[in-house]
Amino acid sequence: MIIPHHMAGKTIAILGLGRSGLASCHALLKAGAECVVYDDHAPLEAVPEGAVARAPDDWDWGGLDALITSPGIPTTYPAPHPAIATARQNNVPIMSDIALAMGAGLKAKIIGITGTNGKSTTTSLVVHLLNHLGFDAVAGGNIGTPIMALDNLGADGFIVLELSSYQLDITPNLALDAGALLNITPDHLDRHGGWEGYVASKMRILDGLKDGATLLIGTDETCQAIAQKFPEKCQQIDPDIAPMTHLPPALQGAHNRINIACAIGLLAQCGITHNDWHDALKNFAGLPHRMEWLGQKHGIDFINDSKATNGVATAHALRSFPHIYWIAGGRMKADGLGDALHALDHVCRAFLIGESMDGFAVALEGKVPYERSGDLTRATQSAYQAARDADDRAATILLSPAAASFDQFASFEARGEAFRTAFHALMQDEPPQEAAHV
Ligand code: UMA
Repeated sequence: MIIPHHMAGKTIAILGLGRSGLASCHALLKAGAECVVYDDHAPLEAVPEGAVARAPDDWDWGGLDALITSPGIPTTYPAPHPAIATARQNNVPIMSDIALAMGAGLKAKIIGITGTNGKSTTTSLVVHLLNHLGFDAVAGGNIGTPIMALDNLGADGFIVLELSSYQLDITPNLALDAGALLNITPDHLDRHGGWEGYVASKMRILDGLKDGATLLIGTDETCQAIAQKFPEKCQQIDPDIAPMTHLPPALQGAHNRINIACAIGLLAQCGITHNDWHDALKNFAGLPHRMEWLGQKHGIDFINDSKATNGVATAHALRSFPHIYWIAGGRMKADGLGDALHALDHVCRAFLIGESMDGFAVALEGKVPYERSGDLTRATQSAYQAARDADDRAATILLSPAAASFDQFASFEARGEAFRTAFHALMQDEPPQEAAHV
């Protein structure tokens, strides 16, 4: 845990008791701060012992030293949370848990990664590469573990942060030894008042670089426009530094070449170079539910890409494997299959599930053969049977839904776990393979 000793004796309000709010509260209490906490939805029993649960209307605004807000709580758009508005009226500093950690005088080197897509993979890859080379490194921030819950590593260690636009907006004291902005495509526009606001939030990472540090930046049009505006602070990610062979499934595809190049580039920014990255990369298992290799049966690979809830993410997966038996569907997004419709060249057959089944069937008509499987278990069995019938030894059974999970599952994680269960049921007469396929 990171203990914010600089807050000892101060009175801090915490808005939102999710992962980041709770971790901040525990750390502040340990540091000897007084905490008054509030959540619009969390029950009172979630309040850590020693903290005072009280609605913002009853806070002693004049006596507050800071307000730590959860990243999911709006500060500006579509409208500021009432407690945020009151904090502004009372000149109470508003900050994120990451800003709290930055104030604690961290000794480890800090690497920050933002962008619309690929942040989690790149963040975990940077940690994987550092660990492979024998460095202490931990991942936190938007990737799931709140920064305050991380080990406070010493000067030889690395804290690698995935940074969302929400977090960048409320972390004015970010101090990165190396940073990356992978790409920018429209996302969370309601929270940023539109596209320009979203881009402005992502650009805050530039202000978060320590003196002399450079931002590794992606190759899309928006990133390039930023690089042209701030040439002295930006360096384009060079995809050519990424090895192209012997990559594990989790790092397949052109988009992952950028993620790999970015990770290697970030290490170089920290003075760490290496002659041959093949060994380090081939053992990268990736993150659950993101092009995750589950195993193989009769030479057929099973890939769980349940996290792909829109057409852009699914298009990346569809371009990454040669012969695909594709399981798709769920709660349809506004643009339907979107970009995935332009990435069907490797699809042998589609197996449709969920609410979007009919809509996706219409979109795929005449483009690829498909069948209405209904649910994930049936789709997995049918896809496997189709690949076996075709005696297709280069086949991949790919769950990459291009749709949200909420019609049939509680979350994309639950959907991915259901796919894992269906795969293991198929494996019952044959033990799963342990080692990652390379
Ligand atoms: N809440 C209120 N009032 C509101 C809104 C929310 O009281 O108006 C409360 C909720 O009841 C909840 C609490 O605020 O109890 C916090 O919820 P939260 O989801 O904002 O925060 P955390 O659980 O602390 O999770 C946050 C990040 N969540 C968001 O940014 C929405 C997590 O990123 C992050 O992993 C975690 O901190 C640890 O650092 C998740 C995310 O969805 C993965 N990020 C977005 C994305 O990737 O697209 C940006």
